Amino acid sequence: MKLIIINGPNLNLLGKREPEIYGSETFEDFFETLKSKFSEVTLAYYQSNIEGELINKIHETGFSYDGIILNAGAYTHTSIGIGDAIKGITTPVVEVHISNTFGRESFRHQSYISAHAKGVILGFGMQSYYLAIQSFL
Ligand code: CA2
Repeated sequence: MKLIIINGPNLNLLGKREPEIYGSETFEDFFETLKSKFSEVTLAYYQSNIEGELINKIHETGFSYDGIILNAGAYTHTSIGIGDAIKGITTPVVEVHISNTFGRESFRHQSYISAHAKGVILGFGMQSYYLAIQSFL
């Protein structure tokens, strides 16, 4: 089973700012934990702050991987391009969010990804990624 976690803008700041919302662990540290917990899974990780680079990575992995776990960050709420990219690939995508976006500002209630995703997991902190991996197993 080959899965990739794709993180969007500002998620490189995890563990460094706003710990009350996003926790105090860096994604790189958490990723090591995930790899050891799911040693049977080939797990890749990619992060970019640039919309087109995220779309390129979705195209690059979207016909050969068994699953994409996507936290598109703020692009979730704005990017028709990322939504279209998910629509155009064959690999199933699980949308994840660390925070419960429905408990936050109304502009975070809109997602251009959910309609094209296999499922959505949100609000469980970093464990949202853990649950997304489990959903593929
Ligand atoms: O809850 C999530 O996972 C989000 O995708 C995170 C995005 C936000 O725009 C979405 O509405 C919900 C923001 C990621 C920013 O992450 C930071 C982490 C630490 C410090 C500052 C930003």
